[in-house]
Amino acid sequence: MEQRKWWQDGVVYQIYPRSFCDSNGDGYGDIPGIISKLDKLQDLGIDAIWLSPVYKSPQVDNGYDIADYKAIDPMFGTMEDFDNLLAEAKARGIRIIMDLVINHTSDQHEWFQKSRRREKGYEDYYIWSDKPNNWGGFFGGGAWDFDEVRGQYYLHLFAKEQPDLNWRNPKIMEEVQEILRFWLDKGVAGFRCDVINIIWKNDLENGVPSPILAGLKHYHSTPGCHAILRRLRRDVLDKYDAYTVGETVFVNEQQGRELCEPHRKELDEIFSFEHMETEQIGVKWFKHSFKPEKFFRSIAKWQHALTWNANYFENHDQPRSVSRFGDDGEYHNKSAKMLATMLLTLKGTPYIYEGQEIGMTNFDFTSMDELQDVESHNIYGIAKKLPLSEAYRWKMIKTSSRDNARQGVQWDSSPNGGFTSGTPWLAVNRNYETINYAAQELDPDSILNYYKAMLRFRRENEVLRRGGFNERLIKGNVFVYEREYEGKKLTVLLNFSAKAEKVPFKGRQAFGNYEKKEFVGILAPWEGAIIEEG
Ligand code: ISL
Repeated sequence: MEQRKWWQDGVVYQIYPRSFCDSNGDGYGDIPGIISKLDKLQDLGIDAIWLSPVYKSPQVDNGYDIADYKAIDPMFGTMEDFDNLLAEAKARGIRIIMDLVINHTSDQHEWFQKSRRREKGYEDYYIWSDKPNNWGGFFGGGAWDFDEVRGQYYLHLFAKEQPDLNWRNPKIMEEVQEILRFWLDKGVAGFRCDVINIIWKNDLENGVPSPILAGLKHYHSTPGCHAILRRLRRDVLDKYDAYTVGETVFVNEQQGRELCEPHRKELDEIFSFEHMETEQIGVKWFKHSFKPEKFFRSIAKWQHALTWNANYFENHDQPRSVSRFGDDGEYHNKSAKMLATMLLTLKGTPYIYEGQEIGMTNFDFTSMDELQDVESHNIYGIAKKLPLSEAYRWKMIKTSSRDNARQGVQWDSSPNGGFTSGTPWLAVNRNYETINYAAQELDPDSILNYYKAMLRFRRENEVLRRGGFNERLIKGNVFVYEREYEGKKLTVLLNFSAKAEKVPFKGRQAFGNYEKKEFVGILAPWEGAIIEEG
């Protein structure tokens, strides 16, 4: 039997460094800031940190535009700080997972600078063409821009400052392998692979015209991408027993399986998106209506689809889960705990996003001037050209903007939530006086203490870590499922509403966000309960 891997029992915590903790008062979170909070993360009970990009970058897309893969951006600190982080984390039993962005680089990367000048050896590092095709970009608008220096167009599926690498050039494979080895030699545990299922372009033909992402079929989950993943794993990753989780956009179950089923020897896990898009009708920005039942069905389907799931309700690209799936008003505490109960009892590796463990909410900005996200500004610009009311445009941004999850972590009730002593790069949410880490540490009934207890319960419970998944009831706002391991069973009951719900299940309560010994068949508002039936 294959040996069990750490990530099959572990829990990962995502840090978005610029928003986590600022140690030097410049308004941006940094690596020494992360180090200063490691004791808290250890106490929370996590096993690994996924670090969003800390590499040298002009920060057009907050670090997802990399100018040097082997250097730390001065905004975050130095390589020495990084090495310290690795050592300090290790001393606390915490692994570090790096973000690997290899679909594109920054236009400031020396490869691009050389390529645009047609320097020998670098001519084909990017995707150049005399004639752009009709593909659309992920941040809205077209996917090609003209470069004056080279006199040709280049492909960029994201911002125009993020040119796509040309994986047909074998040099790119060599360069990336060297980058992987550089970080693995330092001792990182693996990589979260950014938009990994779109890195290989089958061809550059026009796509079927579409208002969003025309051309997707020409580069989505291609055989070329599978071949790259297998190579990276065989040549490098397996030699270090490294872990990979792929951010795989728009995958269906079959595509998901092909990317991460163990025998494929490609990725270990994937982040699928379907459950995060269940409230979208057409384009997500145009309507926000959350139907729990659709969400539950999607989760259940994916629990069955894959041998091992990477479970998440939040990240740096998504609105806050308590505002989106829960209730960030009257039932803030209960609904955040209910969501924690779900996240930590599904089959797979749970991912907690910074601030989720204290129930941080969506932003409270009142105008576009307060937002920074390049995607939000692009989309707002496009929406301005459409016949929509201003109120509608704003609602669209408010419900979808990635800045919802990018406000500074609320550490205490001091100015700016203790995130920075200076001026934060993005305003901290005004609710920091009521929602913050320090207050929740002291309150036995807090969301934070619930996370801690729940993580302990999970760690001590083989059924939750190893068991199979089976849905028992999906109806309206209620989701009931069972986990089973070697004959032992736990049933998880969740109520996604403020209305009490009757359910045909009873038993001894093992854990839950309402204190009780017996569960008698009624779910209270936003209740999450784990029971042994009988
Ligand atoms: O966030 C999105 C919608 O709000 C997605 O379209 C997102 O752009 C997509 O999931 C890819 O995300 C990743 O790559 C981007 C980067 O901006 C994101 O932060 C990253 O998670 C480009 O590198």
